[in-house]
Amino acid sequence: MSHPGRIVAGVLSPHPPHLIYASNPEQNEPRSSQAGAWNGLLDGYEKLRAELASVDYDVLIVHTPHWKTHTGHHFLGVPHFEGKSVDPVFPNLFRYNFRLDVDVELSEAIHDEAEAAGLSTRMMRNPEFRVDYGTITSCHLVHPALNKPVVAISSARTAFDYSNAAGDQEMLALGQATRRAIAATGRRALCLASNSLSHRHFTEEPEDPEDPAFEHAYNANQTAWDRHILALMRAGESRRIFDEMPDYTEQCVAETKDGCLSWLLAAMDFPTMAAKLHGYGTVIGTGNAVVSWNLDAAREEVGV
Ligand code: 2X7
Ligand code: FE2
Repeated sequence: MSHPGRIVAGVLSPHPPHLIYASNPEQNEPRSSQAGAWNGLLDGYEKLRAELASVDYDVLIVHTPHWKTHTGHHFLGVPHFEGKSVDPVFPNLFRYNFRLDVDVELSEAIHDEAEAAGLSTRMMRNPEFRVDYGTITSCHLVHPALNKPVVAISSARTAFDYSNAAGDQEMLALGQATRRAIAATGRRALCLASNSLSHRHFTEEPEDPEDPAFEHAYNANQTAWDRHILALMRAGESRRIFDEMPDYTEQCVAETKDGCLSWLLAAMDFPTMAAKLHGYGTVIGTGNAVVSWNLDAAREEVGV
């Protein structure tokens, strides 16, 4: 392979903590009934993991909506974190004992590239930092062994303070900086955009949160927009997704506002290959899709 430092694959890997809860891993304290409300998404993650079994990578880089930083883009900067991560909205579902290694050299390289591009940035050096549930959930569902280092990038507030378009322009610069840092450090990186798609959600839970009779999309507008974005992904139209992102975010109340998907598309340099949809499903009314762009497989196909 003639591309030593590269993104081997990009993944849209949503993080509803419900999916961890439903899997009953030993790290998570609450136990689920496994009544099956989210099986479509859990199957989607299983298919994704089967695909990634033949992809070699050194590091997972995740952009997460639930590490919210008011000034600029922050990067984990301590080699090892451990502790308990609790979802503030769903503490009944997610109280997860985590241990995470960080690729600090790569994290610093992305930070430096982003700073050189004029973005406001900061390394997070607090060893007691409680890693957010977006990072943990996406990494766990993509790679349950969690035995590879991670780089986590926070969600800055530009889209919230200014406009969706301004937020996406920053994610374009951050994605390009990420791409340059990966090439310069020679890493084979798996990049994860941790966001859900449509994000209107119910504000009450049934007695069993996993009751399939309760789970459905919040409304048809949400689903229609999600379908449109997924069709563009499968058609290889990632540049058009980026162009439509401000409207999608606004009209679909999408979690893309936090920038993860825009960052991923920019980091991958707007691939024209067809993305693979592994699964789509709702969680407490929100739309969630597990999608991969297997860039290494596409390179193999054209022999580069
Ligand atoms: O953070 C989330 C989410 N994005 C979607 C659904 C449910 C809970 O948490
Ligand atoms: Fe979320």
